[in-house]
Amino acid sequence: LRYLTAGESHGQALLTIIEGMPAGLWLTADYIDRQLERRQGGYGRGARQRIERDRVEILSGVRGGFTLGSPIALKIANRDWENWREVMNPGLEARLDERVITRPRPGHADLAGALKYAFYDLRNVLERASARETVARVAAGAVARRFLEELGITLAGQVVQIGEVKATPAEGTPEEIRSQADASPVYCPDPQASAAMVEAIERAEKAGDTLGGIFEVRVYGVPPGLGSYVHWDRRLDGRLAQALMSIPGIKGVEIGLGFALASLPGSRAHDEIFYSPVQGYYRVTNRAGGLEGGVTNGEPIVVRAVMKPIPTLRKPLRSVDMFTKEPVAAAYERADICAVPAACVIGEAVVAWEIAAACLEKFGGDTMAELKESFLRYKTRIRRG
Ligand code: EPS
Repeated sequence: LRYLTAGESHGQALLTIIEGMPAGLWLTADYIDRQLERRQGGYGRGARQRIERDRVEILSGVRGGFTLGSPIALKIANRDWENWREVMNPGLEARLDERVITRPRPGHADLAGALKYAFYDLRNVLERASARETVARVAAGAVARRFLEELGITLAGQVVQIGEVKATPAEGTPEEIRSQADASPVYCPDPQASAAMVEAIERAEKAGDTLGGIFEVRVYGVPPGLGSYVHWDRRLDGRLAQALMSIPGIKGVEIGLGFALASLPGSRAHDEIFYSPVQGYYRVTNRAGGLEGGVTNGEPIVVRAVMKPIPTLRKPLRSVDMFTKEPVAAAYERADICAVPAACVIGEAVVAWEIAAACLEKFGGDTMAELKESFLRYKTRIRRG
């Protein structure tokens, strides 16, 4: 299972091509749109989200609501393209002398990207480095999520920190966590923390500043045995970390107790093993976050990621003009104040993708029916021990 994305932030559209999805998966544009809508939400977003209304167009790979096994091509148009046609035009008529940016923002890809690709206009970097690209990833993740639902595997994401406001993570079923998170303007199920997060974002906005935070994604119903310890690049924890780390702005990832494990003795850091004929093997704690040796152990997967504050600041940091080499204030264009809620939705998407890919590796099949059969056979064997 693999996917590619293409598209610039103010270009015509974002594109996703998915290859390797079995035939016979029920998939509609509405289902993908629901995730695209969630990604656009969250208190603290900027004016761009008032322009866009992300909707997917399924161009190929699906017929009459079912996947065909052929590559699935998805397109999400940028409404803002209307305002950027002349500047972003792929043809010779592009107005390359307009909206040129030469003052790199500290923390953005601007400077490193311009040096790497020998660009004098930072727009050439930021158009692709922009988190707008995550629209295409959320679309891919929605397909993976639909696939996982067929196996009874569900996801729930929640924001657990924005700035200095920390929430108590919600426990309970994935449906409960999801509905509580979706009821909060910052996707945080803890009502007090949610209100304090909104206030913190308002304060940051007034101060011309931005805020980062932490989100958590849990995956329920995962069978033991996804991923493998036999080779470094088959370890599922490593793949999840790569997927999460590749979301723009993410600076740290942890699994289970993560960094807190540094201060715990071994006697309180692991999950003791029990067995019952009904449940099979089980644990009463989940400090490992569902992964041991790079392999799922049957407990829910729990991952967290930290997002740095948005680097585009109304009160800009010091920088250097790449044309004059003079000290200047970094460039400012409209931007988000806080995108942690959106990042949470993107986190769910990339985690769903990795779990779906691991399921396909283990259970295979050209059709959903084949895959489910092999999945159920495996689950029966696992239960017997
Ligand atoms: C982004 C800058 C802003 C954000 C954008 C990410 O875009 P614009 O410059 O058009 O206002 O809104 O995120 C999105 C467009 C999105 O849909 O998430 C950046 O520089 O990364």
